[in-house]
Amino acid sequence: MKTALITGITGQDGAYLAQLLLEKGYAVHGLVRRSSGMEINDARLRWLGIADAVHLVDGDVTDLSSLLRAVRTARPDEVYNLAAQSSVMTSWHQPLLTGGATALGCVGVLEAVRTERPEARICQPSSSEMFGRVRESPQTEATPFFPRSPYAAAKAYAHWMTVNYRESFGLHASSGILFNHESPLRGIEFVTRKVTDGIARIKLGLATELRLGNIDVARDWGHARDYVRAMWLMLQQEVPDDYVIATGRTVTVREMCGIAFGYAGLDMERHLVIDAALFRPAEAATLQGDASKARARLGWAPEVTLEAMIHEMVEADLRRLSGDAQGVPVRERPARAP
Ligand code: NDP
Ligand code: GDR
Repeated sequence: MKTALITGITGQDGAYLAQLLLEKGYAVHGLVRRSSGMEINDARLRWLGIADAVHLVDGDVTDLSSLLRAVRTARPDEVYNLAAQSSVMTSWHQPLLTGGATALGCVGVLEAVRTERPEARICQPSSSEMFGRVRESPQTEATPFFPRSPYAAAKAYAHWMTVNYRESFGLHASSGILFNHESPLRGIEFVTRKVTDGIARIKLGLATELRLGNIDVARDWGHARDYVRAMWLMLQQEVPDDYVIATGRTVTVREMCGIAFGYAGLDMERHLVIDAALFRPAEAATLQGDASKARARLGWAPEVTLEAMIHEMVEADLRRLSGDAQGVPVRERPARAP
């Protein structure tokens, strides 16, 4: 039986990855950080029915001692460093925290593995946001980075440190340059989930409008389940490497909204409000990934279409807001809607 350690196990990807690894027979350990609430934020794990099947170890990626202890306790064959301050908008408001968790947290994980378990394989989730002001389209592993937010700059640092530890210390460390991926378990502050939650509210008579920022930006959206499968495949290769993981299909936020409104049978023009306060200081205008390398080397291809994913998300939000116990378990509203 193989053992995996997942930082960020309580997030969207952490939950789906834990489920995938449990299905494959892994023992799964997850790092969880303390909050003042008594309960661990394991709602996503509970929703997937796996909360009791994973071993949780307390720690924080900004605290090296806790990472060393987690690696010593779990003795993992594979480490997936999914923990991060992952919101681009929040990163302008909390740049130091973002640098601490998203950039230096990665180095902590690399150091813990290097000193305690150098034979373990590591997956670092890098981000398409690193391409920022894109230098070419579509983006490949060879496309230069131009990060345009504190989050993207932090991810670029973590990306190069992962490469650096692979080259300097021979660690089996791979990085997935992941384009946006979503699901019913997506945090409500991200645009797809904000849209599907907002549409479900309008449909049920709980709201009349949906406020968004810049809807002319375009993203390459896939389903989180497909992306965690790619992370696992990366660590099954003899040689560590970096891979772009993307669908290759790019649509604007406006078009994505059209799919969701259309599915719910609502008139988008009646309900959608553009709010200048939600525009970002800087944007990656259009991102489109070329995952040819992952297709060729990993045999990976996305299985879920954008339409199927958005429909699944609208359905899940309708169920949740209708009081169905099986509805998606994330909090009602972010404190401030990015
Ligand atoms: P989420 O925001 O859903 O999850 C982030 C996780 O990190 C949560 O479990 C959170 O814990 C944990 N975390 C945050 N800070 C710390 C800390 N200091 N110490 C320990 N744990 C911490 O992100 P996703 O699941 O969407 O993404 C997973 C990873 O992939 C992230 O690194 C993200 O940046 C990256 N990525 C994601 C993409 C996407 O489209 N989803 C695309 C490209 C990269 P808690 O529950 O306590 O908040
Ligand atoms: P992103 O995801 O910043 O790409 O980061 P998000 O869903 O937040 O934004 C996507 C695009 O939608 C535009 N947008 C809005 N976004 C939000 N959140 N709220 C709005 O009201 C709104 N209106 C328009 C944004 O401007 C942006 O262009 C996600 C995270 O998961 C990162 O961790 C990850 O690295 C990248 O995806 C790839």
